[in-house]
Amino acid sequence: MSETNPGARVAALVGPYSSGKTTLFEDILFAASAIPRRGSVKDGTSLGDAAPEARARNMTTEMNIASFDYLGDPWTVIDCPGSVELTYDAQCAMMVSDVTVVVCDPKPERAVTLSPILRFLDDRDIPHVIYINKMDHEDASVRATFEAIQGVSIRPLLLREIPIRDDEGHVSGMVDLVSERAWRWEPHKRSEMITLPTELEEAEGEARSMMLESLADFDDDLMMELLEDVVPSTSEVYENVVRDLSKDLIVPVFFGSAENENGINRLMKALRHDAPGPVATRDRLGLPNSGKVAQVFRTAHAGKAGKLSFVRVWNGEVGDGDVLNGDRVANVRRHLGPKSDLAGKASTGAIVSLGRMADVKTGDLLMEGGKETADWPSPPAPMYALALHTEHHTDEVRLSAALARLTEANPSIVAEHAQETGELTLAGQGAIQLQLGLSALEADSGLVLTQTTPSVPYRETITAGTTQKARHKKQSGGHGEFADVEIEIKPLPRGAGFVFGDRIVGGAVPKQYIPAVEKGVRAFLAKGPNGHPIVDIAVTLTDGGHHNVDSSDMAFQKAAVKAMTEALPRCKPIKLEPVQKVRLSAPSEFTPKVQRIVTGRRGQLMGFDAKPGWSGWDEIQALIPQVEMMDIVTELRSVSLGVGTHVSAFDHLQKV
Ligand SMILES: Nc1nc2c(ncn2[C@@H]2O[C@H](COP(=O)(O)OP(=O)(O)OP(=O)(O)O)[C@@H](O)[C@H]2O)c(=O)[nH]1
Ligand SMILES: [Mg+2]
Repeated sequence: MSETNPGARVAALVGPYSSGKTTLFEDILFAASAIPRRGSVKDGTSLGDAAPEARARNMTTEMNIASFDYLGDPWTVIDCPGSVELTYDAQCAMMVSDVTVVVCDPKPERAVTLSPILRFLDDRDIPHVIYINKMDHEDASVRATFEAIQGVSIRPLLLREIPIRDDEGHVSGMVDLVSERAWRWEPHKRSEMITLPTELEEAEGEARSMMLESLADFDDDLMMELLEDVVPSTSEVYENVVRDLSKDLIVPVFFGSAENENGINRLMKALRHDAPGPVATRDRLGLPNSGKVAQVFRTAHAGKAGKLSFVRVWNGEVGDGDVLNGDRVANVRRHLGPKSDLAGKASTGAIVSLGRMADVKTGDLLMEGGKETADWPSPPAPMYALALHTEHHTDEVRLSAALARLTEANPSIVAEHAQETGELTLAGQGAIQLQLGLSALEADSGLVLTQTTPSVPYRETITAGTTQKARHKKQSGGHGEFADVEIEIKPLPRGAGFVFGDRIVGGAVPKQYIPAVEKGVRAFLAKGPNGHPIVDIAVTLTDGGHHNVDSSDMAFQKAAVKAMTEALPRCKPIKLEPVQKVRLSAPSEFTPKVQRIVTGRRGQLMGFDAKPGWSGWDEIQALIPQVEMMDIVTELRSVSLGVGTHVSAFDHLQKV
């Protein structure tokens, strides 16, 4: 543990889908001797992604968390899912990290896929570095990728190393620009230090000057030295990097090949040297610094083991028997991927899970004295939904308990009983997330669930008015039933709803029965000729008749229903569909394609603007029928390298 950084440190691995995070995670664990053998994601032998769903889908479906020692320092690395549908997991991990490693492909055209992550990190001043992976690819270019990423990063990037290429142009090593040392790579071998190739000297000098100039932007002394042509000492350069990284002023850039285990120790040593520790991070986050303080960043439900709350300890020592936020701490566990050990206690900086903390949820700050709140990102708004159905009605109780656990573990999934359609809906970020949710629900509840596209809450209305008389009369045994009504029906403008009135004079319909007429009309309007509620309609009771003995509320309700039933066909009913007001966001280069999606879905473009605070992004406003919104996110992602998003809300009803 370094003296300037007491306490275990945490690095989150984030980045676009399939950029090699879990492979890098495996490499790091192997380099730290935390695992005896290096497994691979491809063969299904990696420590990470051990969950059956992850193996089956060949992707990370939940955070992989491993605590270990690297060169004598305690570390926890959190490998996050890259899927855009599981971003919230990555956000929660970044929140508790001292440093985040953004892993990406060496493809300039894909740099834009980093912008949501970089935006999140920059908005919150979270120290981060970039690791350009897959440098074993033929056409991998550090320079072009670096420049493209700079285009989407608010913070200036700092190229920390440059590649050495062999005769065929493949990257075969690197030069560290601070120490000016060169290393030769070989797949799955320790890098060998070599002398700086003479033909690289010039390029190295230029790259180093660029790095120093970037650092000098934040340090006047260094700036003076550069202006006076004084070569700054290596230690001074290191100090600058450490300081600027911890303040998120600069973003150091490394590269390597996780597949070949190249550039792994370089990255880890840089993190070890440069990354801030838990005390600095706690202060950056403005969290309390006395007593026991921990924070939940992940909640899981692990079958028999019950609820697990993964926490980072921000202050003091947290151990079995402590009472935090009213819950007694038990089963403090330290994790290495799917394995875990009882640890009993955990000190500042550590990441552990706590068992069965009934009343705490992701984002909560845990303290002895009760509850304090901390800033925590809200889950992204749902963009995709499905309706869930159980085999039997009686299964719903069991399902609702499982749903509560699912949404507790996945705050970006929302389960709702849609009032209008009566359906149980599951809404989230996309089809993959919800399929994962569905599998978890089935495993948890033991129920077989079926899914459908959620129903659209259509409406009906009328386009013509009329008047109608109706009599309800029945003579049975004792009391008869009698009610006579005359109603006037008129269409109302969109959004007006239902208006009921009466123009009864002389007690033709006694006052006490008028509400029964309204009740009958309302009952009828709940389900129009096409099965949907009728809206934007005025019904006025204009006349009627009654019988002293046989009239009743029920009789007037029935008469009202009869009048409505007979009148409605003459009112020329039509079907109405809900239209959503939608804001779609995507990098500007994709704006024309996004606009085509809107028009292709019967949408009306209302205009577009630069997305506030997102350089290079547009926000497109549109009105789109709700039925067309069901799977729009899939198409939106397919034209925007996966990063397009939308938010929508009901706007109005329109004729189908
Ligand atoms: N050529 C090459 N392939 C790599 C490298 N690193 C990872 N891969 C491959 O890329 C694929 C995805 O690797 P993962 O490590 O699962 O990527 P990930 O970023 O964890 O993916 P998600 O968690 O699903 O976002 C696998 O087939 C890896 O073998 C690399 O350095 N070079
Ligand atoms: Mg992964």
